Amino acid sequence: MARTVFRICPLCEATCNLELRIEGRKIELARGDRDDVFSRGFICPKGSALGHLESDPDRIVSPRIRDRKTNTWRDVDYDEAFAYIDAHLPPLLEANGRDSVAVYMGNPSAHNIGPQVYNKVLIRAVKTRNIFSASTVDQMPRQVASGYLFGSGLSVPIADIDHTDYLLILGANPFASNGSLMTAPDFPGRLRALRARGGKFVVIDPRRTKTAEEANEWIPIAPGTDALFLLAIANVLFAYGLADPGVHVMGFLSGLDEIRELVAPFTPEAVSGPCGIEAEVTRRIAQEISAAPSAAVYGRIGTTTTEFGTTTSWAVDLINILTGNLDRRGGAMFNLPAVGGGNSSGAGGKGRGFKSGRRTSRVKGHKEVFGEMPAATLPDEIEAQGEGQVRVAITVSGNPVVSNPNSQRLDKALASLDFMVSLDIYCNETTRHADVIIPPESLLARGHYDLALRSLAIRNVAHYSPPAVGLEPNEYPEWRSIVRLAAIVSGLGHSDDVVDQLDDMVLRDLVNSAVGREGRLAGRDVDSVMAELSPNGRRGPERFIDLMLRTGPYGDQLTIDKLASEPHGVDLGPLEPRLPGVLRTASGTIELAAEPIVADVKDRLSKLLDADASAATEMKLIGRRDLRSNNSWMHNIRVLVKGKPRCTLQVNPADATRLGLGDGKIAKVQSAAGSVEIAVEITDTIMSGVVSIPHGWGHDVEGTEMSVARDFAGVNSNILARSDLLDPLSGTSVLNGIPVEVAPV
Ligand SMILES: Nc1nc2c(c(=O)[nH]1)N[C@H]1C(S)=C(S)[C@@H](COP(=O)(O)OP(=O)(O)OC[C@H]3O[C@@H](n4cnc5c(=O)[nH]c(N)nc54)[C@H](O)[C@@H]3O)O[C@H]1N2
Ligand SMILES: Nc1nc2c(c(=O)[nH]1)N[C@H]1C(S)=C(S)[C@@H](COP(=O)(O)OP(=O)(O)OC[C@H]3O[C@@H](n4cnc5c(=O)[nH]c(N)nc54)[C@H](O)[C@@H]3O)O[C@H]1N2
Ligand code: SF4
Ligand SMILES: [Mo]
Repeated sequence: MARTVFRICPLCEATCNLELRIEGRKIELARGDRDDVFSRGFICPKGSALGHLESDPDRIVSPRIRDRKTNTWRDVDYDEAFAYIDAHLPPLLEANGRDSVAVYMGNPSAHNIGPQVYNKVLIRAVKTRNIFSASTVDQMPRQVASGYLFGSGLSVPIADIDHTDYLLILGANPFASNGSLMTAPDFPGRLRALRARGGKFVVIDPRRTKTAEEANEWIPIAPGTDALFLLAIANVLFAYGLADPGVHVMGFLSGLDEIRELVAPFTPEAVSGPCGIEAEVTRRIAQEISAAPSAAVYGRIGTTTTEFGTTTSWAVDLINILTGNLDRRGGAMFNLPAVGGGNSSGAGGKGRGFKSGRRTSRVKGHKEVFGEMPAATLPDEIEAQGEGQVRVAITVSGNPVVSNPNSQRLDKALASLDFMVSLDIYCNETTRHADVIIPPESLLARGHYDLALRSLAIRNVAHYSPPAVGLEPNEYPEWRSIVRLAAIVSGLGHSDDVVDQLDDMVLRDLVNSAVGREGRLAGRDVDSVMAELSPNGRRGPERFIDLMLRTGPYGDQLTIDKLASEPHGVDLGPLEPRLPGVLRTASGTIELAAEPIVADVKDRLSKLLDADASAATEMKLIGRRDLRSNNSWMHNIRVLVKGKPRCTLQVNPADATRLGLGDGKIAKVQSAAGSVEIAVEITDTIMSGVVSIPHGWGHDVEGTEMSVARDFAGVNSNILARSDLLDPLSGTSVLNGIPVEVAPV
């Protein structure tokens, strides 16, 4: 019998609630839940295609082991898969040491409940310094900037889009991406509502995107120069006496005078050449932000994955602060998530602050940030021989061969490993190198809670979707697989029973510390709290989330059971001012002039001032996203990939003429890392001097099992990205603004 169930879409950061019509395990229909407190019925084509993803015949549903001699796979059950891992992995660990194992966690790790809760457990168990994730090809700069400014990596000021009068968007295209580091279901509708109420939004982007077309104004910018533009705005604010953080911030701000001096050379005239933006335009934008009753600046992937990712993210907040818009309605505000977090626990107002580099990478000496090494240096660690050389990889929902820079090199490096385990749903460009692939349970059979994304949302909302169906016989929850791997690398063996023991142990540790500190569980008996968290033998991620909710800022009334009975979510209200309690810096202030940032501006950024974008001879390569695609892994769904080719090289008409490129004809794009051949799309939506290829494609390699994706292969843009070009403060790869040469084939 068909039933209706509601669940949060796990595909992107918008967290839309879906109304699914299911017959057994088949999703017959997916539409937006009109009663959802947050997404109010919004859905995009990917959410609608969730049923196709679930029923994709290429999707892996059974664990499989690869015979290295014949390079063939055989399906096994979970017990055999873990026994195989236990037979091979611990001896290698024993022989080569803990650092010989690399763990790479991909983007869906942030969307699925198992990895969200248990990746930490795995990392702690492996005890390797070689921890990598998609964060260093994505948002790490934003977290590092928040670390320096506010003392915590998840203290990201969120543009209060529903109340603001003015939004300046840099390097984001929410009409395609539906937003990131800013959870806002129906971002497009919210932008339209902003204009409808008389507000204004302006887009800074080398491309005239759909978002730019809907904006009041589009300002093209040379890739990688946003920090200059923002510092010029700061310069104008100081010069015109408009810099006024407001009394609500001034008491908790340090470094303002230093910044005034720091930005002095960055006049609108000085940045005009490198940014390609007229000085009057910069001046006018500075005045507009300053004059708006409320305003917010928002920067995303086009600002973070550049040479100055961290400094640009910092400069975004600098403008929010200087215009008095930090921590006030309609400005840039801090979320207060129901599950609590680093900036809502303890006394508040002060903390240990942020430091990077407790460890450095073996080969290149890169500093660790938030416990991670730059993803770009993984090939170095695999290739370079010596003590600590990586010989084993564990990937959890990641496809670094497509998503990380210098793909071809990483591809070869992974092929050279002694052993590899991948938790994934496809045999793709990365996982084909694995010895064992472990698939998760069906989406319908797992619970869903967005731990990270809720703390980046434009409203405080709590939302839990319970599993809609039970487990089938050869189906195994992803969280158990992660804990089972943790048990194996800890030398505890591979039996399924150990999972329960380890799970209890980790939870008990947390309960122990919760009863021992101030808060709702203070002084409680550990066993009785454990019992409360485990009704009817409950275990797994839900217990942890329950504990976090109970100890979180909204009190005891929010439990996992309570949320399970609210299929449309619980609205906890708009963002409210959180200063100074949100701060965790050592000084108890917003540290505007953190030394590494100041040094970056002086030593590196200032060198750009002499550049002239219009004089550059080489082209700059940037990426882009398409509404119907999702990073590297939704291209096996025919309803999404059919239609006009999406993986093209966008070129401005003037450049096409100059370079002799024809629309639809093949061009060769060459960078210092490699070259690709790709069909040209001539379009005036991209500024001259810049070309764009979307990432996530290139599905025609040997050994994958994605039949539809193979037919719509496209090219892998990360063949062109260099693994030695990083934002040094965050270890994040430069994926936008890559120098390339383009020629007809
Ligand atoms: N050039 C360029 N490169 C980029 C970017 C760019 O803008 N330009 N963007 C970067 C960004 S922002 C990101 S986040 C990264 C993404 O980088 P990755 O996270 O490395 O890559 P994804 O393509 O998201 O791959 C997700 C993997 O998870 C698997 N998967 C999906 N669902 C599940 C599940 O439920 N369980 C398990 N175990 N596996 C699952 C998929 O099959 C796929 O293999 O790419 C980055 N790379
Ligand atoms: N449909 C779809 N949605 C997605 C994803 C997807 O792959 N497909 N991926 C998800 C993920 S993992 C993430 S992180 C988010 C990303 O979310 P967004 O950041 O909104 O992603 P994009 O659409 O790539 O927008 C980045 C924009 O930056 C511009 N840009 C490039 N270089 C520069 C520059 O130097 N300066 C400026 N100012 N702009 C520049 C590009 O032209 C592009 O329009 O999207 C998420 N949502
Ligand atoms: S916008 Fe994102 S969360 Fe919403 S339906 Fe589409 S993919 Fe899912
Ligand atoms: Mo991302």
